Amino acid sequence: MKITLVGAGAIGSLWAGALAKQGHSLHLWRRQPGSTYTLNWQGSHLSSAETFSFDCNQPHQLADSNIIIITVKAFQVTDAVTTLLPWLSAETPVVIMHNGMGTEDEVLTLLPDNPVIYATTAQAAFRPDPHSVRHTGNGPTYLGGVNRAGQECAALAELLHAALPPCHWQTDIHAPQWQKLAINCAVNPLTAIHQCRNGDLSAPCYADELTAICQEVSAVMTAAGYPVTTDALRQQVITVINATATNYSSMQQDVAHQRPTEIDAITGFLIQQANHFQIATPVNTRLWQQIKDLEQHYG
Ligand code: KPL
Repeated sequence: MKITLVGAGAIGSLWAGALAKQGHSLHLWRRQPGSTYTLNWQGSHLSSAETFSFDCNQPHQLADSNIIIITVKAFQVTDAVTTLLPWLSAETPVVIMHNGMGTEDEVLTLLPDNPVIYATTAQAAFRPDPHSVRHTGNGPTYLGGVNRAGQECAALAELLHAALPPCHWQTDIHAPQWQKLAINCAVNPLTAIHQCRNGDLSAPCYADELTAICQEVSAVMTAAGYPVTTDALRQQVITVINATATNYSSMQQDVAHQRPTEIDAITGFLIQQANHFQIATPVNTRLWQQIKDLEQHYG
């Protein structure tokens, strides 16, 4: 398959290398100028280290692609899709994978005819330098169509599964998106504010705050049609904290490097939904404000 990948950050580079290893022809669409990009790709086993050289920013390759995969941050999705429009064929499926929620309506307005598929992944990757990526954690990826044409693209889950298993097709992608958003609401702001690893949140001093976050998230998810108890959410959060104990969250990394965070797509989306359902979320609102304050004081 000819695949264009937009946004070769840690997760994007991980997928680019994994798909190239399957024999697919990868082309990258990057903000940085340049017609090639070299990537040192390190799988989860030492034996799978490889170097790839990808073509970049070639409009005819974009136009020829069988699939577009967009792995930019949530707040970059609209701009990324807009830059593709002059060359994108209306039949090409577009897969959008990011943390958080809330970009769907704008994407569907920009792409009224393309099959649009959203994806959420628990795969973890680390970029020690701008030309290297390491696969640091395995977890499921869920995909599902968000328009009629997208709902007919279940075979994409098999294609991605062959590269980085496991991948599952979902009839309602919002269910796993909410699930991931709940975990991100709990882990990301706290690790970014306290500049700690995910595992540090298992200390007793965070217990009450984690419970309060989960209480608010479970109320909003239930109102939105995805019922879940506070206890079940808390248990899932603890499982992720333990499974990723030595990792730094993406928001911790963003704040550490003074980059814009995905707080608006994560906690911001939760607060927006809470307002819609008239549910109070004081704890999440305070965390949202704390991250906004941190971002405003970047040097
Ligand atoms: O998705 C993550 C992130 O860092 O954004 C978690 C699940 C918290 C793992 O670090």
